[in-house]
Parts: sequence; structure tokens; C-alpha cells
Amino acid sequence: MDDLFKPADDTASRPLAPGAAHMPGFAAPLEPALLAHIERIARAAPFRHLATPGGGRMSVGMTNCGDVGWYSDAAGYRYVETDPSTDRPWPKMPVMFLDLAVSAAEAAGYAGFAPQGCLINRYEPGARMGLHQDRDENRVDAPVVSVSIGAKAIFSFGGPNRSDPCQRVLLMGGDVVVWGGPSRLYFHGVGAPRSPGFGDGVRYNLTFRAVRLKR
Ligand code: MD3
Ligand code: FE
Repeated sequence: MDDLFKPADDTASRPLAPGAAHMPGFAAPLEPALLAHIERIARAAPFRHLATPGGGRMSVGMTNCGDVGWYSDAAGYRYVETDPSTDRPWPKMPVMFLDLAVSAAEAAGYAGFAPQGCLINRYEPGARMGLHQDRDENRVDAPVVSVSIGAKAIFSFGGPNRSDPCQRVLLMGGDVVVWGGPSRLYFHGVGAPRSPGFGDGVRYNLTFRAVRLKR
């Protein structure tokens, strides 16, 4: 039981919810390189504001890299192997992205994570993501690894039911969150509070996902 007397460690992972871990600063040294990859990926597969099945337009700009990418239009939410805007495969997932996701998952207790896709979200000032579940992966056995880059944001997460009370956590650039196990289908969202300190600067979020395509 060595762990009992370990000193507090600011870089340690914190349990957020059952099966979920917040790892403050886990990716901080990589932020500039991650940003350079994002900019390169976006030249081949530009950020776009996807249409929702209900006729809305997402305020978050999105693109993907890897073998599968998340997409939404009037036909619904799904993963696709080619970018519908270019009919070309999504840009290859950088080795640095994959290494980061796999090592974060392993540090959180999910050995063997093998994501096929990375959704890249871009939050410009005022962008937000309403409360939702990540269900389109068709793989509740694998975690989602989330990497925050750039501006900070308030992240809200509740429980398995939309009406469950929400907790809030401040995510900074360089933070990683791994969501798996019982928390994998928890409702969550990203707010854009109007208070000072929020809404200036662009935030990116990478989410790494293991996906089983519905054919
Ligand atoms: C909680 N993106 O793209 S992932 C998304 O900051 C999304 O852009 C967030 O939610 C963002 O779908 C960060 C956070 C996340 C992902 C999966 C979860 C939180 C989760 C699964 C269960 C509970
Ligand atoms: Fe989500």
C-alpha cells in the first residue's frame, strides 16, 4: 500500500466520474506540435459547420483525421470513411496523435485502446456544444480520449439520463480527459459562458474514438 503516503501531485489524474479520468496538462508539452498538425489537416479537410438532422447548423467547426470521421447532415449522425465534402479519405492520423491517445488511455487504465478516428472540434468565441451522448461509435467497450488545445472552456457532464444533474469542470489547453466504463454514455456538453476570460481565443478539442461502422 505504497500509494497511501504518496505526496499530492498536481499532474496526477483525477477521477471525474466512474471510469473517467481528468489528466491536467498531460498533453501540454505537445500543444504547439498538435496545433501544427491541426492546421495541416485542415488544409486537406477544412473545418465546416455541419448540418444537424433537425435542420440546425453546429456552431462548432469540425473536421476529422484517421480511417473514419464523424459526420452529420439531414441523413443523420454517423461515421464515414471519406470526407463527403471532397469524396476523399480523411487525412491520415498523425503518429503523434495516436501515441498520445493510446498513452493517455493506458495511464487511465484502458490498455489496448485502438482508435480508428479523431474528430477535431474548433470552438471560436461563442461556439458551444449542447448536452449529448456519444453513441454513434457503436462501441461502448472502448473509451473516448479528449485532448483540449488552446483556450479554456467549461465542460459539463451529467449522468446516463439527460435530466441527471451536471457537474462542471474547467478544461485548459493541454488537458486530457479519458471517458470509459460506466461514464462512457454520460451526457455532456461544452458551454460558452459570457463571463470575462471566456470567449476570447480559439479552442480545439481532439476526440479519439474506436468505431464499429454500421454497414
Ligand atoms: C463524457 N467534445 O465531440 S469530448 C464531442 O470539448 C465532445 O469538444 C468535447 O463532446 C469537446 O462529442 C469533449 C468529451 C467527452 C467525450 C465522450 C464522453 C465527454 C464524455 C463520453 C461520456 C461522457
Ligand atoms: Fe461528446
